[in-house]
Amino acid sequence: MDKKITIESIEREAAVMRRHVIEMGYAAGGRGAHFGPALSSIEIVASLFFKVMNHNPLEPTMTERDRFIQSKGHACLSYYAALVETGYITKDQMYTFKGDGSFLSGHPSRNMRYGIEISSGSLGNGFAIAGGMAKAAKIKKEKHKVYCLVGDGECNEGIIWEAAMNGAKSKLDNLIAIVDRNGVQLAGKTKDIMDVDLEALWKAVGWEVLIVKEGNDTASILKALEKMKNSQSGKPHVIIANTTKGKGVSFMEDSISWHARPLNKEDYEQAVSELENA
Ligand SMILES: Cc1ncc(C[n+]2csc(CCOP(=O)(O)OP(=O)(O)O)c2C)c(N)n1
Repeated sequence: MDKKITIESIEREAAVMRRHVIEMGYAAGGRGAHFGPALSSIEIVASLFFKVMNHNPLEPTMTERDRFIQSKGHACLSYYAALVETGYITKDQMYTFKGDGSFLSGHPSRNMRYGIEISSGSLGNGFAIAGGMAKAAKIKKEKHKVYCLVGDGECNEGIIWEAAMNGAKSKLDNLIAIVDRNGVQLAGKTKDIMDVDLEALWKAVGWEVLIVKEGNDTASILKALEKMKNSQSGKPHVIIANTTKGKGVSFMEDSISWHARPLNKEDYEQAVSELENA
């Protein structure tokens, strides 16, 4: 993408992406959508797609593209919103989200034509696949990076640590994981379900760790991503980004009940009004 893009322009894209999340989720009607998990990850995904990653919507399968893997696949609306704004998906297609026959399903379904690298949604699996892709790139001596978005609740999955250990053993310094630490899972607060020291765990399995105190601040997350992209540590990298679940819509923020559900007309109108006046 255009490397002259500024923090302010990414913030503007992030605002548009938040609106797309609400539009797509509302279009899904009674089928509902994962609003909170998508809204917490907007600045991370926007920074990747608008600045950090080398990719081209006109050539979605080019070998040298950086890969984006959304392991927390239930948050697909932030991914789809980025694909709309970068030109992989049209606005008309966007409104088919979760519709019968649509390729925009409730969890990403591999579709290289539209920039969807893998099917994901079974927590942990995407991260393991990202590790395999990074290892394949090493074997083939390809220079691209693999960026993988993981949830903090998702870090409770055993497969995460199996793949993380392998990443360190294989010296996958082309792999950059970003943990969207919003503190809320499907049925409770992450600390109430499994209170673990994520920083210590990632370090223990041999990864380079960076904490971002405010992961919904574009300048902060962008700085961390650029730092890890250029790191010479020789280790795989993880950014643990503190975010707010449901960020940007007051009644969705930090809320367990907005993990996933349908959006009614009244709530839709309030969400749109808040985003328009932000
Ligand atoms: C293997 C597996 N178990 C359970 C689920 C159901 N599930 C979907 S989202 C979710 C919570 C994920 O929490 P977190 O990783 O913190 O992501 P967030 O929603 O906060 O972004 C769960 C348990 C799943 N998708 N896959």
